[in-house]
Amino acid sequence: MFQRILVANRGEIALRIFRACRELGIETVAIFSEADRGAAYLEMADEAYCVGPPKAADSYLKIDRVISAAEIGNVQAIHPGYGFLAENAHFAEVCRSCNIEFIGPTHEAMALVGDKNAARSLARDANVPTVPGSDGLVADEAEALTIAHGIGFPVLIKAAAGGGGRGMRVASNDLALKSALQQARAEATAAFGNGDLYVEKYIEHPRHVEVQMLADLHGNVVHLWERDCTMQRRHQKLIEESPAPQLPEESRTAMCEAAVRLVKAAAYTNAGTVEFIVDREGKFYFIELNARIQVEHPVTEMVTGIDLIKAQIRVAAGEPLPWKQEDIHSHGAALECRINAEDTEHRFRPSPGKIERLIVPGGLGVRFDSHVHSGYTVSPFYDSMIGKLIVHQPTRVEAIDCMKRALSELRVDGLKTTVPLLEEILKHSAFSEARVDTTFIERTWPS
Ligand code: MV4
Repeated sequence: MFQRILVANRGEIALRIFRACRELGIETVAIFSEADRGAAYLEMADEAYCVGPPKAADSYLKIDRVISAAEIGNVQAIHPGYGFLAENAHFAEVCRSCNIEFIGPTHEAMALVGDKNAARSLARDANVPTVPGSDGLVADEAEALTIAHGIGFPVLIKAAAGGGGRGMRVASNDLALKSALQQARAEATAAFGNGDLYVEKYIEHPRHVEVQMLADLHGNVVHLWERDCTMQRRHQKLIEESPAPQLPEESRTAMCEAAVRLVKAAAYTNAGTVEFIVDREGKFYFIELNARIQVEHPVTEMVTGIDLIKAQIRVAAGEPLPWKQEDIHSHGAALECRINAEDTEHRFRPSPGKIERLIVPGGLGVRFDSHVHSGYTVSPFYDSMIGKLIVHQPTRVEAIDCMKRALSELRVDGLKTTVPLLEEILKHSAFSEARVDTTFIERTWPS
């Protein structure tokens, strides 16, 4: 096992990883930017090094500085958390070449699944349902039109180098397809330096369900059931839950088994998430494989009782997974609400500033994963998430009631947060009845 790990991240996920390491008896090295200097969560690490000025591009994203901190800190491994360098295959490769274990998949597997078109082909070959569409990249307008006429409009043009909703364009007729193709190509080239595109049938009003995976270095792969992340706005998730409500049991088992086939086919290791969209009939289609621990991982931890961060570290150290698939059970219902410092009444504009007073909820089945405290100043330089409120109860109805109670106890004075909107969603009948799709927020609160 590792004696010392560097955490190449900040905020709540850095603290989450320090906590796991402390329990495993592993020392931790933190990195921080000038904006995070002096933050209390850094005291939970054994050592901390400054890696640059506030802008992420000059600090948390600077590979040479992160590696320097790892060398000076004398660590055996780096945990990337989510965001920043977590899905950067080049960074994973640099770690390996410096003899530092990257706590995540190999750089080869990461590059493979980072190519969304390659991942789609892999899924097809592994008999994992994909959305009808192009058989690989589309070369030109003529080919895209032929495919669209075959599958029918509307179609969705996606960038091979995209993901997470970046670089997508819907088209509903021939004329729109032509301009969407040009725009998507230009956008993808500018954003990713790669203009490769593929085409899928546009599935309207989908639900978003993803399967948590763990794979060790000895060929063992397990799933940890699913999370429903349908409650989102512009690809920013607001509430996640497990199990997925309204998902037929046959769909659930078939989806989880398909996810295992895909992870095996990709020779993917460590923690990962297989993302699907689900239509109204419960038919599911593979979308992408996310090569990182995700923000919403606690939902899965609550229902399975498995610490995913500890599992990631143990797998990276070469330990075999201690469970067979039949040992992994889902108990009760878990919900997570993302607490963001945002003004939801003004287009979710970030609301940084000083937290004048923080009161954290508690009680049976209530978990608050956060690095903030009374007197903490939320920086404008990073993501606006300041914490995650997670509840676990025997049933979904009880989980919703518990979350309402916990949110009512939570006080974050001094800045605007997503709490009032979360409370609105929780009391909405469409949410309690699970009659929502990924467009719910924008349809229900258009402003
Ligand atoms: C889709 C889709 C409909 N049809 N693909 C958006 C994020 C990226 N991971 C894939 N996404 C979608 N792909 C087809 N063929 C709708 C979405 C989508 C979505 C997916 C999951 C969660 C939220 C979403 C919000 C808007 C669109």
